[in-house]
Amino acid sequence: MALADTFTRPTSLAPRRASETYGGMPRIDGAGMRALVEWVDEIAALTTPDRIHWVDGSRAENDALLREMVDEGKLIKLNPEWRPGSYLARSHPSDVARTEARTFIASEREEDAGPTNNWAAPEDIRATITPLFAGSMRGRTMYVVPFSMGAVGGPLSHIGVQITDSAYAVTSIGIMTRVGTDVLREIAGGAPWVRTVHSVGAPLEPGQADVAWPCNDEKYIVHFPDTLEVWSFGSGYGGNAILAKKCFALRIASVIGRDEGWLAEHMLLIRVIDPKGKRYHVAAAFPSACGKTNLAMLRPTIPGWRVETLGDDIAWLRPGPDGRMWAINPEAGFFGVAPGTGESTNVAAVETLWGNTIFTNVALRPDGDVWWEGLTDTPPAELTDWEGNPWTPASGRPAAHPNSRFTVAASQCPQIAEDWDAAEGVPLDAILFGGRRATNVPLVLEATDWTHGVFLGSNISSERTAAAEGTVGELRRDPFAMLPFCGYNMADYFGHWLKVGQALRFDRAPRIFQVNWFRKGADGRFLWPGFGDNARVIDWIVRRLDGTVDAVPSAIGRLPRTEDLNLDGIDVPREDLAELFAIDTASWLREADLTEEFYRTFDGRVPAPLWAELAALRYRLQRA
Ligand code: GTP
Ligand code: SPV
Ligand code: MN
Repeated sequence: MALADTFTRPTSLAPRRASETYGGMPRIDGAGMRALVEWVDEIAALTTPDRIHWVDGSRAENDALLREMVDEGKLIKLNPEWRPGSYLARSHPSDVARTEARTFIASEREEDAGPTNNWAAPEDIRATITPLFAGSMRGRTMYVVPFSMGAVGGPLSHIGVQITDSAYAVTSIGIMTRVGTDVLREIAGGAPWVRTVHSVGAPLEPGQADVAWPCNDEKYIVHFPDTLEVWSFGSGYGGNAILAKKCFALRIASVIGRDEGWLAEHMLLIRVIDPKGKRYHVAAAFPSACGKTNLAMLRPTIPGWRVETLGDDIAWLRPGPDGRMWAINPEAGFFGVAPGTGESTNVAAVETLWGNTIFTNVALRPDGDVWWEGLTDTPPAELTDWEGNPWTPASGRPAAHPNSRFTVAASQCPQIAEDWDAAEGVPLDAILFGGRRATNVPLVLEATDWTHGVFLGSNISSERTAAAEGTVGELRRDPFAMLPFCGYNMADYFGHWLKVGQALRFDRAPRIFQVNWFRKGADGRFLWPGFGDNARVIDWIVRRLDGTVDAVPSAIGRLPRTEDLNLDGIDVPREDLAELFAIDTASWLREADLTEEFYRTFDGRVPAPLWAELAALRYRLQRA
């Protein structure tokens, strides 16, 4: 079936009313549905697409979209012998990552966005972007994509609709969320939904040929938290284009969570099963490209332990009536970093990618399969790099872009939990905070209580990665790994964490830990083997939860006794182990100064209990 058969082509170029002019619109009645159609009409009148396509999420529709993109040169079909149902997209070299400098929170009041966000007055930014969207879909199809984050109708779920002129975005959203007509039934029945509008900003004049990756030099990713809207212009890449992900499930959802008493977090979610079969649920917040997908798919190197994957990037956390913290992964797929994903590091991810995967900006092998740095130890002798140029190992540049990614259904992960999409979620036992720190931060430490844990989360800092524009390697503060994703004032968000903690029963609240897989020796090498061996840290954490192992108090938190870490079968030199847990008082006092400096940027909004934690930290350090 050709895509053209799935909707009615218009007779005129400028559609008047979506509801009148086009087929493909499901006949579902209800006040909510009428409001949706009105909105679609409004956006169509503004963006003047040639066609409107209501996405039903079916297999046939998806196949047709993929085939059309191959025909248009927007996707390369990979060799089905190696990678069935899989495609390679090459983005424009200027559109390869989230653009934080172009991302705005347009709350009514500037102080509600806070100093860590780019704020714009809603009327001002509307006045700026509306002319950009005017006619921006000319010559293109406008897709209407209803989606649910979390199981449709679930108690922790939320729904939205994305309008987009990118078929690549549609197929990606189809993998990353639950798309379909059942969402429209929820909307028709009056369920609240988030409005998201996306245009690559590349209208086509009649007869003008399209390019492989349409985008615009001018980019705007704008969130209106007060009206639950997202408007994204100019980019086709990742979180800039899959608006359900960072824009909705983190920035907008964090605001909904603030108002409703729950948390939208940049966290992976796993079930750890110990050798006795006891199950624990762990969520972990690490900044972008700092190991969430890897930990989410952990294959423990210690015998008897198992990890089941529940989510790899976003978790929604809500205190339950039982006083425990319940968590879901609102997504349905993985949009994971390709480089560094290989047989020796994340075999579960490699297995997940056996087929039905959209790769973006990885290298192409002569046999029609894909490759990226770290997939195998030895690179193939020749490749086509992510920009389409010939490449050999002597080329002296990476073949895949450092932020190249795969988009694949969660259900394909060989160790996905059977109940990963259960509507009610799982009860959390532990929360981990981490980052990429070459110095100072130990392999693992435990918070003394919830407030201390929130203090640790508020102080996460990490060396920059390629997941966003900026200088790779530079240290930046990334509280709760949410710096680019918190939709409101970060100091209020700290306060919200403290408040949510009070809704938990003190003996049932998840315990909080800080981890760092990335500490380096003076010679620049990682001190900890990482990856599957991170299970050894999880093992200690689980024994702390069970109360079967003691921890040693230190100025910065509770540390393991090194003899309590299970190091059977690996060779971590004694000096490295000491270095992994070394606390340098002078550097920690400097970190405390940086914390003070950071807290001061919030004009008195940082909650007093966190200031008290800082004072206590300094006191303990000075006494040490
Ligand atoms: P986003 O999708 O951007 O949010 O990233 P993520 O947090 O899911 O990061 P991911 O798991 O994809 O890891 C990114 C990079 O970190 C890859 O290059 C990995 O190889 C590397 N990495 C992950 N875990 C470890 C570890 O335990 N040790 C070391 N040294 N590197 C790791
Ligand atoms: C991240 O940068 O944290 C990602 C990729 O997970 S994106 O969806 O592009 O934000
Ligand atoms: Mn992420």
